Amino acid sequence: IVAEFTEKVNAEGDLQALEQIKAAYMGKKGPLTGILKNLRNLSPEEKSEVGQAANKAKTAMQEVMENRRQGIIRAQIDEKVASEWVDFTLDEDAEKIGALHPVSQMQYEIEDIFSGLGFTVQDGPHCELDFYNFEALNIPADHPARDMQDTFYFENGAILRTHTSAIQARAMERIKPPFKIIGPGKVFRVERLDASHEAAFHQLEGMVVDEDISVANLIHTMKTLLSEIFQKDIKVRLRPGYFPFVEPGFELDINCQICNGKGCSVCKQTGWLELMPCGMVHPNVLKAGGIDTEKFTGFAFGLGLDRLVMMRHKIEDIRHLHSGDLRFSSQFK
Ligand code: FA5
Repeated sequence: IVAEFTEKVNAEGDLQALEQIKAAYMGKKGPLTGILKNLRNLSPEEKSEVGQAANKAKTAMQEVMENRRQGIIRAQIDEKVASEWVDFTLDEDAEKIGALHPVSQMQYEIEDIFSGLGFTVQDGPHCELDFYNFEALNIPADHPARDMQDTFYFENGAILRTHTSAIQARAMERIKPPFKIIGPGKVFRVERLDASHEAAFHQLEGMVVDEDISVANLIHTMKTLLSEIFQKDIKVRLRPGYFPFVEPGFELDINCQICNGKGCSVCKQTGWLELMPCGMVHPNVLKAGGIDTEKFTGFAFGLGLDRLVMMRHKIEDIRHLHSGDLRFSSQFK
């Protein structure tokens, strides 16, 4: 009985099945109990001999059983440890802790600056309707920006937004003036990629609508933002620029004092760096957003975040930013 029991027990790998074997051999109906029950029918000599043998067998079986049980439990623990093993002492892991991408760092920093100025942060979808990206922004049907060459179209006519100005178009439906908003996010364009052009990049839109808003407010806000970002007083200049959704529209340039005229090839030539298109919101845009143009005026701007990051860290090629190359991104912890 012991030999048979031992063989069965040792071949079993499951705790529950093990209990069943134990019950079959050592339980009330098992052969061992049968022998012990039968003792009273035997002669005194036989009783002693068989009794001793039966007890020895019982002890041996209990031992076999316990050993196997421990063996199975240990194997289960070993397996768990092997599959869920983590070495908390490994230094290398500490180095692999991630950090915010430099574009995210810049975005959150600017969000903080504007929050301090009373702006709220607005959002909108990447996959956008023609209406919010173009029509509500006074961009006519024949405008070149709508061209298949510049805009990613889905088969159903939806598009990937080409600028964060779509966020202001949506925001005007939700909130009523006076308001001060920013809208950061990813935008997409069919571009010929080069050192300063990506097909997916980041902008940060800003829009202020109130009574008596003028170009002076625009310039003051931009100067405040730039001196916060670069931590010094920055000279700016406005040149005329054309965007259908602003009138007048400007290109805001910053003085090359930020890179001492050395940081970029553009500065070497002109002493000014083109940074940010902006302007007074076109009345048609306000009207599309349901805003009373007799009472309210506004300004808006669209900041290219990736280019700003390039300027700050003197990065010569925009394609490094989203290359996913850890040798590059681990420099910005
Ligand atoms: C616009 O997208 C306008 N919506 C900005 C605007 C908003 C004007 C509100 C007036 C009022 P533009 O196409 O110039 O404008 O892009 C704005 C900024 O995005 C650029 O100055 C530049 O910094 C950045 N940018 C444009 N194209 C790319 C690109 N392919 N890769 C990286 N950055 C880009």
